[in-house]
Amino acid sequence: MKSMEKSVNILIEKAENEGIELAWDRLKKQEPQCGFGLLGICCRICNMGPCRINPFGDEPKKGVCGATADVIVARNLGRMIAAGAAAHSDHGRDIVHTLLLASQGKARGYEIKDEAKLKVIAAEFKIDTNRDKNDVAKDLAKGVMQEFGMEKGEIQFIKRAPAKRREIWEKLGILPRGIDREIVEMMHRTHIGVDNDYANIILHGLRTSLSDGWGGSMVATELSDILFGTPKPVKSKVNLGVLKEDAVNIIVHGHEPTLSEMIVLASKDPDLIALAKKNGAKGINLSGMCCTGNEILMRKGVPVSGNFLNQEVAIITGAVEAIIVDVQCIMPSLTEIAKCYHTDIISTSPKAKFTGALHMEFHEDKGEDIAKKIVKKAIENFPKRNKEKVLIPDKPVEMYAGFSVEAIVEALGGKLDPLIDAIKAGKIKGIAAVVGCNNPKVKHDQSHVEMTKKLIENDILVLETGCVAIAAAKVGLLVPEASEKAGNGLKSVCKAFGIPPVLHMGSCVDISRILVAVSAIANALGVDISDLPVAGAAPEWMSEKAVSIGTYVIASGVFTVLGTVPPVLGSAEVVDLLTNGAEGLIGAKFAVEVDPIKGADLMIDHIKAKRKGLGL
Ligand code: BF8
Repeated sequence: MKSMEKSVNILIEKAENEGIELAWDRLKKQEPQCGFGLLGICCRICNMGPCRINPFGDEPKKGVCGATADVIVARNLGRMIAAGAAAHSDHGRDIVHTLLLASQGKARGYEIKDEAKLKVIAAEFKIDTNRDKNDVAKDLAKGVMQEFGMEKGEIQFIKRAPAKRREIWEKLGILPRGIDREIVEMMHRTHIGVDNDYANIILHGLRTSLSDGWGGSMVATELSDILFGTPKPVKSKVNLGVLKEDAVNIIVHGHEPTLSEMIVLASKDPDLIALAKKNGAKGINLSGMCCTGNEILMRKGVPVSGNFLNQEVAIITGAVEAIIVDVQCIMPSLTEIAKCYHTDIISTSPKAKFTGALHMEFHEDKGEDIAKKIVKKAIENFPKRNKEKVLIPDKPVEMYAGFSVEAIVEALGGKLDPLIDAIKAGKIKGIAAVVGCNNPKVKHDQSHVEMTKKLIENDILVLETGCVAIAAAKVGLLVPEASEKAGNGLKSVCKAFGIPPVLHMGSCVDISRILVAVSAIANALGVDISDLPVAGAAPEWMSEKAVSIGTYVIASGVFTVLGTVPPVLGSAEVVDLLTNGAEGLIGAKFAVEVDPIKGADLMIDHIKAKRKGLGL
């Protein structure tokens, strides 16, 4: 079985019968995958190459320029971090741009939904908040925009980290100066003949990733909350069973809430609902996929049809009129698969076009109108659906999401103290942040689910984002009743506050919420983040964004387990630095463990050791 989800396996079989190729088939065709690539020792950085290093110690031991395996591995990793940080941060930039347009009245449909949060963030930026909210928002947007190209000083949100953490960063010279600056500098350093010291490249990798976690991602989260509202606990449904046989099924897939929020509005438009009925459907049924799905789930309770490996099989249901996409994690294969059905793949971003897709470009200044046109297009597709090809082999599962830091504090009665007290008393042994993607190298969702279950059984509160949170939701772990599966201590806390043992904190940029939460706990205890009984994991990661995330999580002092092997094994030095030496530098390190139960054990042992360190 390729997936933990029964319906996915059924749809994989349907695809096979229809001669449609999916990610699992393409992975098979790639096998055996390139050994040099897997080890990170092929270099395509200049045209003297491509070069590769013999991993067995024989010749060639160096690239044409003289780069060793250490330099090549570090450069490749550095570029992965830069690409991941760029993706998150460019998403953040788009949100800032939308906030600016909204504050100027140039983006109909968008408005400031959380004025209280606007004031809190504006005050951090030393902006006078005793003014009209749009004036405050305008100054905030302009101030935050400067963070991207800033050349001097340090990014604003980094000041939220505990003092001890900032001292470490300062001592190592890795305080991020500007969001774009660190990314550009990484591209410069990894050009042929610039930074030729593997450790120096990795150090800048830490800095680049920090400009993502405490910069671009945090900007995306905080400003999205201002624009669209700070999430509160919300009930919803998940899995491909959220698709309806008798409705126009529209899936929004990608990452940015700017588009998906407008599609949510358009899907509720009475004229469009009437049009759907005129076309023979009972209504419009919107669901989300991947992180844009998480964005509208968190704030609007829109059902989630799936995570990364659900995207292709969603088309195989034959019941999807349109998949509307913006940026990131959208497989280029979708347009090819869609040809076998009536499904339209509608691309919307000038940054992300797909051969074979229908391109309906989205611009915030006309967001509402464009969203309506897109939804109308999907509706007009409904009569083309071939009912004989429809198969929705599942019933949706109930879930709760919406656990922003603010919502967690509220659920705990207005302060973090009950959580801290529960940790001190040992009812909750610690906190685990389990995040990241799907990867067809791993049985779909299995590592996420097994690791999460093992952690909660051991009284560890699990915070999740991205595709992991969707995986946990599908097996019913995101409801308060799931506390029955937790250890007695965690169960008692969940019952007292009516929360699930696994909290959905949002999309991948919302891992910044986890940084805020652990900083608040560290500050309350007067310690560094690295002193806390906290661990991270990315059990099925695959994207460059995940590489940036893992790096800023360890740079922030959190031990992190990777469940798929990063392409670094070609350099013993780099491996040693990441899995050993980093501890002495930043108080945290990576571990690689493909078995999710053993990975959870590593996290549990780490949490126990940290509790001991705190005298708990
Ligand atoms: O940003 S977890 S597969 S959807 S990269 Fe992509 Fe990975 Fe999913 Fe969201 Ni994150």
